[in-house]
Amino acid sequence: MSRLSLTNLPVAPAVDPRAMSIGIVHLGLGAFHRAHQAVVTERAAVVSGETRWGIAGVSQRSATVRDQLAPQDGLYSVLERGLGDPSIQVIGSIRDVLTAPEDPEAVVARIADPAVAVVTLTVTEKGYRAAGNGLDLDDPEIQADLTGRPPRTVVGQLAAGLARRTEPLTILSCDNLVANGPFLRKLVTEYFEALGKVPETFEATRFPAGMVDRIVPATTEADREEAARLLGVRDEAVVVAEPFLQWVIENDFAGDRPAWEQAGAILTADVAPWEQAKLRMLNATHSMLAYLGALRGYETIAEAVRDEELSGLSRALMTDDVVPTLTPPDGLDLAAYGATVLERFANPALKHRTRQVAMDGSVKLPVRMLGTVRDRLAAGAEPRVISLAVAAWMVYVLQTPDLDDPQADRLKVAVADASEPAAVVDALLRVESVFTPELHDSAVFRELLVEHVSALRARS
Ligand code: CS2
Repeated sequence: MSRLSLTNLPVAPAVDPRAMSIGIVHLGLGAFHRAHQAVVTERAAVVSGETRWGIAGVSQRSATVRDQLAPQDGLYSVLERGLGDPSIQVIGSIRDVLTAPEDPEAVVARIADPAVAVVTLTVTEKGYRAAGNGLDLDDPEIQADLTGRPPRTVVGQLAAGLARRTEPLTILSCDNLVANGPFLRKLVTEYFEALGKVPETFEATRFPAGMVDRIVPATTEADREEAARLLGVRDEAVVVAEPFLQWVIENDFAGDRPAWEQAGAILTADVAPWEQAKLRMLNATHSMLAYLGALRGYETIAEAVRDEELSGLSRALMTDDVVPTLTPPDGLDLAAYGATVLERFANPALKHRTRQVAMDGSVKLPVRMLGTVRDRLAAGAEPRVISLAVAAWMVYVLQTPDLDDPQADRLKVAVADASEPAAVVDALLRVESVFTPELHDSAVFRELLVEHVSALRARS
């Protein structure tokens, strides 16, 4: 079967890709970006008629994405799986694909290009190379970038690009982090400080915060076959997504930007309440279902949430522990939001694997769970269900031989000599990059964790 490309187009994208010039650089060209920002950006181009916001996508690791997209002229499709029949749409907003490890200089040149006004990022929690609230200056890759080699880290790429720019730039993080924009500004500032020089244009650089939401499981061969059946051509770069899509962006830009609000994004002065609701309700529950589900032998999140005990715990997590810590954004009913989250998780067509959501727990837990624990403890409450979620991660760390986590070695060493529940809890509570001193020192939290780890170990 022939391959999707500009000359082999069964379903034309909504804009003519040939007419689009590059105005955005995106770092982290994974499935999530292709199913989220690239889709909204294309829709904005259609509605506004603006053709200057094509995307140069940068793959941070392997050349796989480039090998999938380049022969297809950057085209790919989004296979939407909801409750009815799947639907498919070809997206044409990605106009160039770079592979950072092969050509780091080209990435810097793109960021420095005056035609580029916005850099967006989806590099996952670990891509920021942070330790606590700041840049990890002990990270060997950060150290190597600081010596002046063509940069390989995301912060190094941004700094090198900014140092060369003459026009102001907006850098928009689309990762699941607390206050992602200000956090990234801090990391880049610390990088410049370590270099000993801050470029003059840095002051004008904006780092708006953003909240992104769409469930995008890893693509499988079955998805590629289904896409080929629907399209009549082969698409090696197809991504799968649920119908739901949300993007809330802080309206703080240094210059021009795409008319994303005309394509369904919410531009607002304050993203924090949206972001907090999403991270603490959706992502925390997702992770709890992933750990408890994996421990019960469920392959997918949909199977886990169909287990009545686990769906009851998910509801209890949101109602008892999370909602009391939130101030909802205007117009968001938290009870209805929680119910929608569980309906989305139950989508049987998505096949989102528990193992995929379970990965990188050491960098996800602090963002999505531990703020809730801290707030509940500070309010004098006993955070029972969120502690179960943390305990499930602990047991998962203990019982998973090939743990997929940037700190896997450290976590495995920590629990190597621990088998009793209290010893496991104490060993992991001592990992400072995950637990702050106040959590490490909380007797209430420790006791809840020991109780839950004991119960989970007894089941397995
Ligand atoms: C998930 C998220 O893998 C994970 O950790 O919780 O990727 C989740 O699917 C998205 O944030 C949904 O917007």
